[in-house]
Amino acid sequence: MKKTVGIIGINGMVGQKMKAELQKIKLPFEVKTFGRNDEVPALDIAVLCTDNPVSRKLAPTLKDRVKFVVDMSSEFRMTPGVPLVIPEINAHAITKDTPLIASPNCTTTGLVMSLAPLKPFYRFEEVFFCSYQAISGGGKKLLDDFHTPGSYYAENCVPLIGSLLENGHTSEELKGLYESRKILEIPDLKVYCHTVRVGVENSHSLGITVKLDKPADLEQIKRAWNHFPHVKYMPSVVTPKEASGQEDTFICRLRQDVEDKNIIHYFVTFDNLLKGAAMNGRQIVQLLLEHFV
Ligand code: 2RA
Repeated sequence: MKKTVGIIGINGMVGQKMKAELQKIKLPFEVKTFGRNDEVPALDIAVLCTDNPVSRKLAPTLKDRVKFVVDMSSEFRMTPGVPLVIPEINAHAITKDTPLIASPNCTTTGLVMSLAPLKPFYRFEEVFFCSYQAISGGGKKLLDDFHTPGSYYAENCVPLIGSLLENGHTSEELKGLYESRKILEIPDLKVYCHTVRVGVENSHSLGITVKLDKPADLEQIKRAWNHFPHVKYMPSVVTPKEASGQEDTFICRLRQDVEDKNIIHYFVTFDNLLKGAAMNGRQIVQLLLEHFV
């Protein structure tokens, strides 16, 4: 019998992108699509392209008739026992006993795609980043607002993404900290950040500073990035314009700190709707189809 993959939440931006992404998988399986309120039949894999409240309600109800649920929301990312997966980094976290798998936050994805290739060579003492996050990350409503003349977001930077918490951080900033620790399997990783929405339609960027445990070897770092799947070090400047529609996480402007040889600075840009969302989901589905269903 043909394997079945269902997309739940087909009407949202991630649902639509997911449909296009799943068509890239060259394996025999059938894609079925559902609105967020539709009855879901038995499936091999369900991909929840839904917001947190819908994922929270839906995921437990699918247990009896769906072998694996891939959740694109942030609802289960920090739940113990639920792997938070970027296949290039921690595919090993998926087993036959992990029926629920979470796909990470887009900004976190850009950060850890740049850190993971360096992990075999260095210990990270401290990581600082400032994000320049595209409008498309805020969903269709924000994108429509952005396209309306006089939008607050046009030619602007808004240092508030997600919800503002009592401690003064935003939910987006804490995702950068806690999700990075889980994906990289470094429970005490120190990540300090600001997350900022900028008037750019698509592709998130990050300015990153990392303090390593020893002097940086810039050539070794560039080689490590270029050997890692879907990471590319660019000798010239690369911007969100060039990253849009691409699968790679692009890195440029690597340099050593002028005073501390253990510190590096660099810039990252990547398509937040692809590697930051639908492409990562598609890679998880492909892994499940190849090895587990
Ligand atoms: C944003 N990281 O860019 C979020 C998307 N979920 O708003």
